Amino acid sequence: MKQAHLISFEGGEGCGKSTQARLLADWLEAQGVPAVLTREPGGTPGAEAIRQMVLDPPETGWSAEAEALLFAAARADHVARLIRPALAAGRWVICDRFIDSSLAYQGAASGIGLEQVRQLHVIGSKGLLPSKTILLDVPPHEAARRIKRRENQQTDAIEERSAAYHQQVAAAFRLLAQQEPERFVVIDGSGPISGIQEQVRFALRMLPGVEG
Ligand code: T5A
Repeated sequence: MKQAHLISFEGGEGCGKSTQARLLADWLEAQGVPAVLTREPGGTPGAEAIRQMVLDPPETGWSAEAEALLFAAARADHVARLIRPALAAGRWVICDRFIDSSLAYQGAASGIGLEQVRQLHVIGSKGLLPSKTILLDVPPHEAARRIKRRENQQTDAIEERSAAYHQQVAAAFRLLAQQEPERFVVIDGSGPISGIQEQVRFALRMLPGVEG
C-alpha cells in the first residue's frame, strides 16, 4: 500500500466503532502497513485535556456554541500535531470519530448548524476530510444492550442526553452519508464483529495506492 490514508469511524454510542477501529489498525500493522490508532475528542495531550472538559463539564455545563468550539479546538490540535505529521510520514491514521461527529452532534442535534460547524473545521483544521468514513449503523435497542454490557460503565455528559437528541444524531449521520456517498460507507453494525471487519476492509480496497 503506497499511500497513507485517514480513515474515520462514526456512529452513535455503543455502535462498535472502537472495536472495529482497533481491529483495522491491528490488521494494517500485520500487513506491514504502519498505522496509528487514535480517537476524538483526544489523541494529543491538549485534545485529551479538552476531552475531559467536554465529557465531564463544570456544573453549569457548556453552551452549545462553547461546546462546538471546544470540539473544533481539540480537533485542530489533533490534526496539526498527530494526524497530518503521521500522514506525511506515510502512516495510516485510523480515527475513532472525526468531523462528522461534530456535524451530527453539535451541528444537527444541538442546533449549531452544519455549515457553521464546517466553517469551524476550515478554521481549525483547514477542512481536512478522511479518505473513507465508516458509518456503523446499529438499532438503538442493540446499542443500549452493548452499553449496558461494556466494561466501562461510566457514562459521559453527551451520552446522557435524551433519546430524542440521539435520534437526531442518528438521522444526521444518515443524511451526511447520503450527501457524500463517495466518502461514506454505511455498514450494518448489528452482526458479528468479524463479519463487520471484513466489510470494513472490503470498503478500503479501492483507495488510491491500496491495490498496488
Ligand atoms: N462527540 C464526539 C461529540 O459530540 N462531538 C464530536 O465532535 C466528537 C468527536 C465521546 C462522546 O463525544 C461525543 C460523542 C460521544 O457522546 P466516544 O468516546 O467515542 O465519544 O463515546 P462512545 O461513542 O460512547 O464510545 P463507546 O466506546 O461507548 O462506543 P463504541 O466505540 O461505538 O463501541 P465499542 O467498540 O466500544 O463497543 C461497545 C461494546 O459493544 C461490544 C464491545 O465489545 C463493547 O463491549 N461490541 C459488540 N457486541 C456484539 N456485536 C458486535 N458487533 C459488537 N461490537 C462491539
